[in-house]
Amino acid sequence: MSAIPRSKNAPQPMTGAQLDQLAINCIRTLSIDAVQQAKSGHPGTPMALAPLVYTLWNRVMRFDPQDPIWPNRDRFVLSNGHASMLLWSVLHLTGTRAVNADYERLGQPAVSLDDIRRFRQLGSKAPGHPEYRWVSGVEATTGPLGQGVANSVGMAIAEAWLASRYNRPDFEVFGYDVYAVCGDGDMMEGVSSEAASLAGHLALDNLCWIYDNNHISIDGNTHITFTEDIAARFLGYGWNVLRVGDANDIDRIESAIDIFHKTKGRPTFIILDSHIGYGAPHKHDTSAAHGEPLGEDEVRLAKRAYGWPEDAKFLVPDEVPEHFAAGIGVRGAKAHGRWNDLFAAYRKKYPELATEIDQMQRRELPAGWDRDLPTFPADPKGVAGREASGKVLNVLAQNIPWLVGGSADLASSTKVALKFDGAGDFEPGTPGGRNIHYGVREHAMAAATNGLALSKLRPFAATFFIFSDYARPSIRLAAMMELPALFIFTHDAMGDGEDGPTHQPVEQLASFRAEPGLVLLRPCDANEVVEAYRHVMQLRHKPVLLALSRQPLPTLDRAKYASAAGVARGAYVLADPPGGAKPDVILIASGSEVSLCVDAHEELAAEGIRSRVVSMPSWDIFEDQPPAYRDSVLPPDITARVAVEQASTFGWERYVGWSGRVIGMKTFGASAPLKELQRKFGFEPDRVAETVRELLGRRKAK
Ligand SMILES: Cc1ncc(C[n+]2csc(CCOP(=O)(O)OP(=O)(O)O)c2C)c(N)n1
Ligand SMILES: [Mg+2]
Repeated sequence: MSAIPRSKNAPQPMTGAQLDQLAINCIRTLSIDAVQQAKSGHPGTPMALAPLVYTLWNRVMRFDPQDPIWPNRDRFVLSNGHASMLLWSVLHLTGTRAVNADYERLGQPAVSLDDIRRFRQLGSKAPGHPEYRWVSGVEATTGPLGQGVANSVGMAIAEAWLASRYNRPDFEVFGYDVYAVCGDGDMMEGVSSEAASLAGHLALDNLCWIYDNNHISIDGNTHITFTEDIAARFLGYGWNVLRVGDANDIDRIESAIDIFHKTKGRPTFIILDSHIGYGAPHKHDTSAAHGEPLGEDEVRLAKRAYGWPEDAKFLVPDEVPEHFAAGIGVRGAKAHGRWNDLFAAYRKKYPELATEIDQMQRRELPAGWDRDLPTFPADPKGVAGREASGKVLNVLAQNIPWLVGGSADLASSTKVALKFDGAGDFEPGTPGGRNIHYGVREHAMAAATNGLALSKLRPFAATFFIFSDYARPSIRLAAMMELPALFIFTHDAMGDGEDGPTHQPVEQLASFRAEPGLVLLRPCDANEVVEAYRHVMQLRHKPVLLALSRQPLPTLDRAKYASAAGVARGAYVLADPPGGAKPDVILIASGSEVSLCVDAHEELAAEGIRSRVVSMPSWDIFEDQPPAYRDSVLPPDITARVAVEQASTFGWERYVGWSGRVIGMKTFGASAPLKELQRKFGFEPDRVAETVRELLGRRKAK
């Protein structure tokens, strides 16, 4: 394995094989040095997988380091994100350029050697785990094991969809592959099973996972935890399963990837046998190589084993970047150049399609994206939130061709099916379909949704609000990655009464409200649903959670009460006492509880109690408003306040204060018809009115 770095003036040029080895050892030693310097990190896996990453990047991938967001590039996802030094090394050695949040290409490197020297330090472009949007060239934020591979399924769906919609005879505008590297942890996490099952069903032959079969995780050898026949498992999913018995054999790795390229009709799973900590004599094949620095002595011994100067630190021999430039650099530039020519001709021939691709890349909406959005007439019987949502979504999807999505086997209940002519289903053989059937796989659905958004589609995903718990880790990552993904959750409270406490969300609203960057809206009637969509579709860098009712909600008379356009401010005054009189009390509610506050408001008015009703579909949007607006909705001097929400009371003190009242849930609910539940748990106008009287110390008028 030795390859001695050569100075520029040495007489003998290196052979190709020596250059390969030099580049591989450079990835290894950069990783080792960075972890040692940071006094934290994961050296062992980069030492083992350097040959794989080298092969993929320098021999296989169509990726242009000068433009890491070129739309037709191959995607590389490092699902075992703890091995981030692999990515930082290869981004540095390939000279990958930085891009900013507006998708402008910048001059500076995505990851400099100085960043690597400052691995895991504040501000470094070489953080602990891969972070999308922070470091150019990172395709997905990874770290929570299993997420990256599940994202890659969404990316593969996206590629198939893009190719189907945009490619034309002689114009293969989209035709890229998606590679995900993963380890034992990824394979043990349930989300990878859901995602692999889905990918096999969908026959995604543009998808290749490479599994680092090193038999080691943190607690030691995996014979204590993970002894299944993983090849049989993936064969069972319908994947093409290959094995490379030696992670150092780059020719075999390349041949396996070649087989992937030739395999049609199924994804490929490559089992790569490797040795964690390869080259470190005392740590090789042990969990000690996983997550701590090797130690100065072991670092020297490993470098000696690689034939590397033992005292050199962060050494990058000139030949290494040159070798990458001659490999991925030349191949990527050529592929990208050919694509640019192709796309210029495509733009002439298919200008509308080219414009769509441009807009999608910049996360813009097409002209007329909100035309024909419905307005719902006042109606005391009303419309269910999910019903209104389905109508709006079907209009939007006709206006925005790249709005795609689906549900976890609940399309008919969540009403997200796209039913217009030509919408179609995304299935093997019909990759242009707009409806994705995720099956009962909420976690993979959410992770794949992130993969679709990372591919610049505008995705939605739906299930019952209670099952958001099964999707939560991916929603959190959507927020972290600032992806405009739309999570549509119906049955947002006790509306499905008889299903009982297992199906009645309680703490979900409070917990998602606590998530930074996630925009949560719980609209109170059909027109608020319309306004919620109108607002959130314009957000380019934020995921959205819509909590929608199962049951019909009265459509408020907007001639009598304020316009639903107030949704865009998060909360607004819906009803006030007549004649501009100052309210005695403020009632605040979201979703299904708003109309019962309106009823209570009318009841109280008849008794001479002046109340204001504030519809508050979104805390986060409201809190982004200027203080003057917030004070106009919730005047600080009106301290008698009641909040009503069919959910945990947690957090409402911030709006009602300690002297206010919250009508909410303290238990998990119960199984009974909705009306009975509303009575039992106090979600009735009379109870709201009674609480107000108590608060104001008034007696009920006879
Ligand atoms: C969801 C999740 N659980 C736990 C962890 C903590 N963790 C990081 S790496 C790791 C061990 C993973 O083993 P493996 O994937 O085999 O990695 P290797 O040591 O072989 O690189 C664990 C438990 C995590 N990152 N994500
Ligand atoms: Mg392992």
